[in-house]
Amino acid sequence: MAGEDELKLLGTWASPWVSRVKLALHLKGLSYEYVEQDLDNKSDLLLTSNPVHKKVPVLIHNGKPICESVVILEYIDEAYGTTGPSLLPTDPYERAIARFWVDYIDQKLVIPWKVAFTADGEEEKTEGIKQMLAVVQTLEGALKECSKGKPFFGGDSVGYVDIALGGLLAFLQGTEELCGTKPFDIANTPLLLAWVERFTALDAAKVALPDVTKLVEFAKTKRAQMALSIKK
Ligand SMILES: N[C@@H](CCC(=O)N[C@@H](CS)C(=O)NCC(=O)O)C(=O)O
Repeated sequence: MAGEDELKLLGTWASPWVSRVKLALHLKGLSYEYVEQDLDNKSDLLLTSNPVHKKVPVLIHNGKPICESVVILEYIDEAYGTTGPSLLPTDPYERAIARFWVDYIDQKLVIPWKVAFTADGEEEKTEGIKQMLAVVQTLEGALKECSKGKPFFGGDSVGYVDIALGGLLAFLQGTEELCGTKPFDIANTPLLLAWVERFTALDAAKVALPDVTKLVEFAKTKRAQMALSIKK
């Protein structure tokens, strides 16, 4: 597929969903053009490429747009099956399990995180944190089950679940400062804690993930702007 192939990624630097796609492209060793988008002033290219959701990431492969981070990850794996490592397992049952956990991350982890981040009152915040920590605890079990004692959810190498969770990592690392609690700790999630160390040491992570300090400042500013616009 190399040669005449053209890959363009529409994204914003702080988006965890965009980070997922960057991670996959880097892990596969694919070169691409990255086009930063202004979400307050969406480009015609973004609006015509993702007319339904009008969101990033969008991967444009030889002029054809693909939307939604997990759809893009699977597309990359299928379209570039022979390039770089496989992201999804080859065994159908293990593929199903990997898809289950990615869906779990998107359905269950993100919502309580947002509640803890944006909550007005202490009660709502405490509930968001409680739910987020319960989900992280379940993911600790998922890592044990999927990795079978190896370094990653994908086993010896980074796979679909690693990328899906890894894309969120800069936000998760900023959680203590943004939400007042650590999602990972040695007592409750020793496997995930070690996984974070390994994941952030990867070259792909160094290139694809935003700087945590910069992200925390950005998120705090966004939160303050949101609070102001609600009060108006
Ligand atoms: N489920 C989507 C989420 C994408 C998403 O929420 N993108 C945000 C940036 S972090 C966006 O483009 N927001 C623009 C908007 O809501 O108008 C995915 O996984 O790709």
